[in-house]
Amino acid sequence: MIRLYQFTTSPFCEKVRRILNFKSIPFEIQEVTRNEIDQIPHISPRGKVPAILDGDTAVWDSTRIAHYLEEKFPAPALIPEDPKLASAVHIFEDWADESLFFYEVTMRLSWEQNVDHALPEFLATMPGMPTEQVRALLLEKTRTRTGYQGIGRKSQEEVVEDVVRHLTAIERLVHGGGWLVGSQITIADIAVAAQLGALAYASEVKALLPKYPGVSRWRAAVDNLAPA
Ligand SMILES: N[C@@H](CCC(=O)N[C@@H](CS)C(=O)NCC(=O)O)C(=O)O
Repeated sequence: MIRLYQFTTSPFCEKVRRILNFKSIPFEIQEVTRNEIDQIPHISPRGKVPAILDGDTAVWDSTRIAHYLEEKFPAPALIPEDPKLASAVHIFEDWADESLFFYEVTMRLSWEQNVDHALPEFLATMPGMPTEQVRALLLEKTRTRTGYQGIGRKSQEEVVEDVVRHLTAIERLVHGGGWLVGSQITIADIAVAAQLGALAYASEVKALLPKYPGVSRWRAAVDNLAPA
């Protein structure tokens, strides 16, 4: 059986769980702590989760895992056969993983008013560390990280403006009951929904979501076919 090495808090791990569930692939979860992640180099050579172990085959990185699973379990498909649609899916997945992710890290973990909401789940990944220390570590590390990346240098107002643009774009794309790309659910929907789930921890995003009924309907449809 496939074993998924994960942090519950990670949207990339959520993305992989959703793919496995959509394809009805049996799997077991191995929750790892932040300390343990460096002790599994044979499974996660870059010290990141998600990683999977399928028999003797280890695969890390959610996109690499998605492609591995698509090849091994092609039905039901999550990558369209049509090359143009497959390209659009690829670009959405990369946007979710490499752009939306940094919005969720910035808003959920580096803003004082939101970090406490996410804290209990993070405490579980750093057993034995006092709450205040985990809180301070999250704020400090994520501020440094998102500062280098760039989103962390924006004011909170500027970040919220960006998120409004992102939500508006998704709303327009899924308007009328559709998916992000083509006429079927794809990895694009799963990758974007996983990052939005983490973004929704932020009070500012929670307050915005009711203004986007198409996004809510689409998220429920993703949850229904590909539960987390
Ligand atoms: N591109 C990777 C990103 C994975 C990633 O950044 N995982 C984070 C958790 S959200 C992690 O393992 N962090 C531990 C670390 O960087 O030490 C993917 O898609 O799987």
